[in-house]
Amino acid sequence: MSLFQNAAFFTTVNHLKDLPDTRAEVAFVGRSNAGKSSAINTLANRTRLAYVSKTPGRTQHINFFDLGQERFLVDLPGYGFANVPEAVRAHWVELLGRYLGERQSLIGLLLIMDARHPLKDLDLRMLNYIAPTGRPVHILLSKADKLSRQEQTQTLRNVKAELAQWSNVSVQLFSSLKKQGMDTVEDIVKTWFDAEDAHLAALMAAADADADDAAADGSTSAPA
Ligand SMILES: Nc1nc2c(ncn2[C@@H]2O[C@H](COP(=O)(O)OP(=O)(O)O)[C@@H](O)[C@H]2O)c(=O)[nH]1
Ligand SMILES: [Mg+2]
Repeated sequence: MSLFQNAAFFTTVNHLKDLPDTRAEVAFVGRSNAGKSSAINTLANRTRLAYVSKTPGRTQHINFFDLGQERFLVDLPGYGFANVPEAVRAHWVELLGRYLGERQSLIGLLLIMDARHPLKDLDLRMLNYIAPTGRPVHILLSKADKLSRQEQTQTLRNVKAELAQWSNVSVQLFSSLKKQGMDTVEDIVKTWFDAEDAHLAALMAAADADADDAAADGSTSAPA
């Protein structure tokens, strides 16, 4: 069954202290209007799961979607829209920055960029901020249907060349309208979640082994 098939709205958060406890989550980031909400809806095969707005910058909250198995998708506030009051802008800069910097259960990011305008200033700032943390970033060049086949190939090649400096950043073409590239996104996100499961299982096994050792020598285990 598809990873995203049973995605259900979980909660909306406007303050970091309200973030839910999750085991593992993958977040969507990108400029406002890049096609983030459309991508979530398309991947989940739903029409209005994430609100698709024609008004840039309407979604300034963090929205959580439950995938089951304690896995979540997170729709982060879009960046780069004009005409917002300074207080609102300051609030989401802080919210976004701290979420990305501090969120333990964040295992990977999907960065959505309009294929016609990739790697804008704010996208590069996002990459420069997140790539050095070692977290995987997968870029969707969205609205690919707006480009000819030839333009798609050329854009993908150019963006790949720009990203060659980062080993944890990958990129693909994507279109919500044409449902182009869905399988690739799903394969990659599933790899991230499965790797996290394996990582947690290994930690649990190590903790169990420690406990067994402690029981065997009759000592109480002291924290390392
Ligand atoms: N042609 C085309 N338009 C799209 C696609 N994805 C999104 N859009 C349009 O781009 C606009 C912004 O999309 P939205 O998903 O709300 O962007 P968000 O602000 O990043 O969440 C809307 O008018 C969408 O209909 C796509 O794959 N192809
Ligand atoms: Mg949106």
